[in-house]
Amino acid sequence: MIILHHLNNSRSQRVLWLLEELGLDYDIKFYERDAATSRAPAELKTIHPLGKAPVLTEGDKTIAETGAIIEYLLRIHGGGRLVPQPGTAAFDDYQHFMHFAEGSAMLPLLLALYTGFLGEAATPIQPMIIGEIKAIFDYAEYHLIKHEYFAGDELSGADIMMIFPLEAAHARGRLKGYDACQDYIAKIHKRPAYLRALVKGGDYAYGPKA
Ligand SMILES: N[C@@H](CCC(=O)N[C@@H](CS)C(=O)NCC(=O)O)C(=O)O
Repeated sequence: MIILHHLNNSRSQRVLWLLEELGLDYDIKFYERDAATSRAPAELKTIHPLGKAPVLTEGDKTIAETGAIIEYLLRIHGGGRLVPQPGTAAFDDYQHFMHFAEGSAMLPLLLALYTGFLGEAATPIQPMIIGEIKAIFDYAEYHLIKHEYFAGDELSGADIMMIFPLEAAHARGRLKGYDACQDYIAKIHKRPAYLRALVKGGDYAYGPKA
């Protein structure tokens, strides 16, 4: 049985979305962030030493890192769905955005979050972080003006990865003026599988507002 170890308001929401897109059977084990620190409970470290979400278990396999989980689910259970044909431009974009989401897009957002705890001490580094955030979403906007999805004209695993940095930026008001990014988020938020995942996962601060 597939078990998703799911932390509220976290990247594991996008794995739930994928599980729903694929129509797989799965269980959810819920974990709650600490109300004061927002950190995951220590219990998650008993599932995987990093103690982060998402983690997916199936039989004797334990997989951490969203990208690895998504690639695992598509490879083992996808039956060719949500992966463009290798050798196409869409496949190159698929691999690019699959890695870009965590490897590039999340970094300046996390820097903004962490340096936010420093107050004025962070002032000298803020312009650089803001510039990096702008570069990331200028790039996403440029892509989405020309393409329906991140890997060609159909939904793929790359979209499952990219929705989280977009949602996180949007929730903090960082997508003002990025119309293609906002339209893309609104389009994803209407997908039946996305909405089913929201019901399964419980409160999600970055989801569609009622
Ligand atoms: N690159 C990892 C990041 C995992 C990660 O940082 N998860 C966050 C939730 S969005 C987490 O578990 N935070 C709680 C904590 O670090 O205590 C992935 O994509 O899975």
